[in-house]
Amino acid sequence: MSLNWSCLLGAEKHIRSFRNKSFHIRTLGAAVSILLWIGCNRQAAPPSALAIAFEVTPQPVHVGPVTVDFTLTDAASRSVTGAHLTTEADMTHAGMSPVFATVDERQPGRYESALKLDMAGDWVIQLHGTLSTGEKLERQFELRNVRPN
Ligand SMILES: [Cu+2]
Repeated sequence: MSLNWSCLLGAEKHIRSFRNKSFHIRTLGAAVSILLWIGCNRQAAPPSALAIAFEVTPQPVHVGPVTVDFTLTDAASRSVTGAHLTTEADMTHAGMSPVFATVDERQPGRYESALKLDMAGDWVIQLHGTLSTGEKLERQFELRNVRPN
C-alpha cells in the first residue's frame, strides 16, 4: 500500500508508549494510533493523480501486430511499479469481438502489451487492472485511423 511509513512508525510508537498503562489508556492509545493511520492514508495521492503515457509502435499504425506501451507515473512523477494489467482492444463500430492481451512490465513503470489489430479503422485500447496498492485501474485510449495493409 502507498502508506506514509513515517506515519505508521509514529502510530507504532504510540502503541508502545501505552503498553504498560491501564487497559483504558491502552485502548485510547490504540484509537489514537488508528486515527493517525487513517489521517496518514488520506494524504496518499488519489488514483486520478496517476498519469499514463500511451504509445503505439510502429507508426503509422497498420493492421497487424502492434506494441502498445504504457508509462505509469504518480503525482510526483515517480514510476508506478508492480501493477497487474491487461489490455482489451475494441473497434468503435459494433459487431466485432474484442481482442485481449497480456501486459508485461519491461522497465520499472513501463508496461508493454502486444496486440493484433485485424481491421483498419478506429480502435479503443482499454487498460484494466490493479495497482500494487490494490487500487483498481481502468483507462481507455483512442487509436484512430489504423491503416489497411
Ligand atoms: Cu472492425
